[in-house]
Amino acid sequence: MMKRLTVLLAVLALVAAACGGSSDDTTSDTTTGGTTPVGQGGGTLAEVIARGNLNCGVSEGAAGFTNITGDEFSGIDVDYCRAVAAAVLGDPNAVVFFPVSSANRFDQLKARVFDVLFRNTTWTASRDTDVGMNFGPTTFFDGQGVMGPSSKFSANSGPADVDGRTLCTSAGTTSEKNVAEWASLGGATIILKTLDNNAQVYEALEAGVECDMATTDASNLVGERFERGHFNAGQDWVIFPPENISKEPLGPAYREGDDQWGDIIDWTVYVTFIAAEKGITSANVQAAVDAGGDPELLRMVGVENSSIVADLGIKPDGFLDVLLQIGNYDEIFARNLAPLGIVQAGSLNDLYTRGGLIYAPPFR
Ligand SMILES: N[C@@H](CCC(=O)N[C@@H](CS)C(=O)NCC(=O)O)C(=O)O
Repeated sequence: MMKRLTVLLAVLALVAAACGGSSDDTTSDTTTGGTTPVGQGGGTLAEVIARGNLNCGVSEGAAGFTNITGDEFSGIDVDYCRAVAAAVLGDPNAVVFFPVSSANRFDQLKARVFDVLFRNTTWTASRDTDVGMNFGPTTFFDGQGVMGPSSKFSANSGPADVDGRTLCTSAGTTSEKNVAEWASLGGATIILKTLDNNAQVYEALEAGVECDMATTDASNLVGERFERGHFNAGQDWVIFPPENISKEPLGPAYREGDDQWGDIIDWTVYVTFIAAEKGITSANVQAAVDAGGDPELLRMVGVENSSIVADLGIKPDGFLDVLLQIGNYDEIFARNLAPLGIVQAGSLNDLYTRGGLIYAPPFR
């Protein structure tokens, strides 16, 4: 007979104190001490232009998405922050990054601490509704995985092998919420421990005392396993099959009630997809524009039907700056994710023209 599922919550008191709660679907506006301005959204473009820089919410550290070394930021999420700054201000460096925890990200966005959130954030129904976010195009189709050391698990481990084990993840994530459904498949009793951030989770997994396993977006498991040397170093961390136990479409979130700003975020992302479809890169875009052959490219860079770009409210050549300075989706993927062993070809993150899900509406 199936054993009844028990998931024990061992949420550290410290986490609750530091994060103001561990739920990702809180509707509270007061975590950061302020209240949400009336109407929430509205006027973000004008604020960014007047300020002269974009304030962008990012992770406190997620391999390949937000890497932070001293004052240097890189990663796919960081590149998309820079792309928005290039589109609006013509300068990909006109960004102030705001690293934010999983638990605080939506409250801080609503409190206008930053203008947009690019933080390995999953688009879900409750975040779209009660939490008051709007979501832009998915920039990485992910799924949740579970990983543990090969000293305790095998590459075939699954829910049936985790009885009595401690599983760690970050507070305020979809990862935390999906776990119970996964464990129930094997009727296992697991102890779920939520920590403040990624670094704490993986350090605890390395120490092997507090955490037997870690769970979160598979891209993060793969990236951190690579960066921490647990892949090729003979002390492997294994990701259990099936590698994806949930759908985690990751992309930008922005405040409800500011359609103009939402359009700018969406079309900045789409322009990087369309350029990839056309093989237009940072290296060849200027020549392609000068050659004048591709009408859709000429519309994107404001040379033809310039009212489209003007109606968005960005600089006429804003998207040319995006492509010159940041590049297309394939370039962004190759720069940030491929070095960690995250494969684009044949995955959901390939262009639709190559069998994946990366697809943009036409620019006309
Ligand atoms: N995509 C999931 C998970 C996002 C998430 O916050 N993941 C953790 C990994 S355990 C993370 O990136 N933490 C980064 C940090 O510590 O700043 C969500 O939106 O809830």
